[in-house]
Amino acid sequence: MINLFSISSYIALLATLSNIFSIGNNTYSTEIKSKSYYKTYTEIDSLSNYQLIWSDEFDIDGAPDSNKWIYDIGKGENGWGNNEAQYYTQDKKNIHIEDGLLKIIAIKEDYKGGSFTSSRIKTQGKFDFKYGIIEVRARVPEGKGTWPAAWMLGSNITTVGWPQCGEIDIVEHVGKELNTVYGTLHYPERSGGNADGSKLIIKNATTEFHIYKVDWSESSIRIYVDDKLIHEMKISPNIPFHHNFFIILNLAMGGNFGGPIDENIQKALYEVDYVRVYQKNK
Ligand SMILES: [Ca+2]
Repeated sequence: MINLFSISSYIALLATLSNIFSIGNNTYSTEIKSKSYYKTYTEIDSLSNYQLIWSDEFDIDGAPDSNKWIYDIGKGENGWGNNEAQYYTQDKKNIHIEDGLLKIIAIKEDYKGGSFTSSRIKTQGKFDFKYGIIEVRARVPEGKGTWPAAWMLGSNITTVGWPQCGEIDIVEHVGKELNTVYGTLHYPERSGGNADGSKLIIKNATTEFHIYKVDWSESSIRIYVDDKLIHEMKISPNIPFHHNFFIILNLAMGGNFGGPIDENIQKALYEVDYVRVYQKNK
């Protein structure tokens, strides 16, 4: 016969030892340094309950689809606010689709105040959504100073500004921490060094493709790497994740997070296989 008292005592003991805790009906076990949550995507929801509402498979060679993406061009005020080193262009040498992949290429060259050129595209004004699952299959570049990302901003950034609009970082990788991938949420009071997120060390972020995923509902945001949950946040009504967000893909160099750039880097290649957005069947 199961002794409930013993089980709860055992769980309390385990919680002390390995930081197991519960959110709702789900029990999470975290390794304190990496904050990895050992819970798989399949335990939560099946994609069979969802339908694909938007995607880019990057399967037509050439420039990104202008029906889906626009460019951020330039150096950005103060390097997009992060002291970044690159100047973003829409040149083919910095961004194009080839072999079914979006390729964003940072190139070391002095150009209009930048010490690299690179590229940044976004769906702002073309596509945004509220709640759903977004998957990005990508391979990040290696090299100290590289800072690729797949992320989202609240479409109301044009009226309320940042961080009031909210920011969901699906994946970020900085070359100075090889194979450490970050999933992060930014919002008022959690916008800078105290952002709300987790990181996971994986074996081969720079040599293999991985699926970086966010499962965003009216009650929570969960960030996954290859179906492993790495971060979860309950989103109360007063946290700004209850409006439409648009998608951004970019490769930055240096900056506050990217750090010093290895002077031997001449080029860095960030590849994205697809971006897919699903919403629950109504
Ligand atoms: Ca593809």
